[in-house]
Amino acid sequence: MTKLILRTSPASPFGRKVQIIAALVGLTDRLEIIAADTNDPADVLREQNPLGKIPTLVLSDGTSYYDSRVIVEYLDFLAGGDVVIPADPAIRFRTLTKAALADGIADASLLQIYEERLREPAARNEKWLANQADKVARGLAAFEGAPPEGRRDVAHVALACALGYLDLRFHGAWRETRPRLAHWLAGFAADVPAFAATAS
Ligand SMILES: N[C@@H](CCC(=O)N[C@@H](CS)C(=O)NCC(=O)O)C(=O)O
Repeated sequence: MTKLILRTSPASPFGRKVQIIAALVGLTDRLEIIAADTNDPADVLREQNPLGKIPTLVLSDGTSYYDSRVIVEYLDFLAGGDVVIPADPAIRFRTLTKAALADGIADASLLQIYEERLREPAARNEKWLANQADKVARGLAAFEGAPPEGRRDVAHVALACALGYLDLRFHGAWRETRPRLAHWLAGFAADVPAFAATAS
């Protein structure tokens, strides 16, 4: 079996999502992780993905697949389909929407970190930062009211990775007001060893 190269970095919630999905669909052995530096213009990543973003999956013929949603869909397809993305349309699109909400929490969290890291303090836009924080808060509130249930799918994995990123970069402050989600994440971590295995 040919290897699939995954360009990612340890702290990426989206790269983590792809690695956990690979474990759930039984494809971990086919993934070769090659670290990417999104800040390095010389990294070949920018040839593999013009956006210069991770995760990017590179096939043996040089074809690249991105972003993480496409990679997850590809891994599910390689595994025969209907493994982490339900085939039944009645469930499929609700699941994909929940996964998009979880990814959105990670996106809005990441953007706050970029704003703080990359902008000079005087140039930071507090209103914009608050807007991103509100997206995270509303997303968490939605999941606190209805955490994903049933078979582990892409929505479960995306949410676990978003919460993991909040733990990593925001000191797990969400846990104080979201006890149901904290309990949900503990259950996910107990059931899915790849979650702990991909922690940074
Ligand atoms: N929607 C994308 C988001 C990927 C993303 O934002 N990746 C970040 C790292 S976690 C990145 O590559 N940042 C570098 C950049 O934006 O230049 C996905 O799901 O893969």
